[in-house]
Amino acid sequence: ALNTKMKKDDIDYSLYLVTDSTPAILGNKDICEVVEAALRGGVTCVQYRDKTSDTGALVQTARKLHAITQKYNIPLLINDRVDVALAVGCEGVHIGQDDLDIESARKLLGHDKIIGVTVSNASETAAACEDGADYLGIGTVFATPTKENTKSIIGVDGLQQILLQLAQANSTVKTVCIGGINASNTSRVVWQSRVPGKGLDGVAVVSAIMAAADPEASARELSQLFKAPPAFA
Ligand code: TZP
Ligand code: MG
Repeated sequence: ALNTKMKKDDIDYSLYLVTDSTPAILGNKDICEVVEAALRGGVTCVQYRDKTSDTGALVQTARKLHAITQKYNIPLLINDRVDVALAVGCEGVHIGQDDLDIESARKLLGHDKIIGVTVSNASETAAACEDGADYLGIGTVFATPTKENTKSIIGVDGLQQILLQLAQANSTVKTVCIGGINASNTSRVVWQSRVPGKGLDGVAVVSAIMAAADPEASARELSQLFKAPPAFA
């Protein structure tokens, strides 16, 4: 069940970790150990994304991750799978344009759970807001080996256009950007995407933390960069 201390509106999206279990990114490390290190370093939200495990393994790993995220009072979201989120009793889901539609997910999960949606253009953004998404994962900002078949690389300009659209609509939806974000480009992304009236709530990363030699240090660095991005000329 939703941790009563974890109210949906208070969730901090500033450093959003998306997991990856493939050897190319995780290597032979333990996913739970990497996630816990990342939480120590300041990750504020975790999405369990696993495109290869079967349902039984997904539920088992999600339960382990939830036990960890609960210690830190941080939400755990499940990529694609509303059924897994319900089985585990974690805080919500992240769904893409090809997954279960938002309205059906909302019926299954109820209003206390978090539903995040991937958007890459104006029409997807308008639809996700209309359908009641809690936050948007805006991307793909930069091409990334982590997700190779992305239809749309939108760049910082595309990210800024979506933030502008949300500002003009006076939207209160939360926003994170995703795709190729790392310690070298976070401050540029934050500064160059800036629009009056709609701030980016966070950055979402996979490899910058999951593939890092020291995930805790990487999380700490990214967290600081997002919260106080050095001026970018
Ligand atoms: N959605 C859009 S890009 C992406 C996802 C899940 C992968 C981002 O991975 P990385 O390693 O942070 O570039
Ligand atoms: Mg999906």
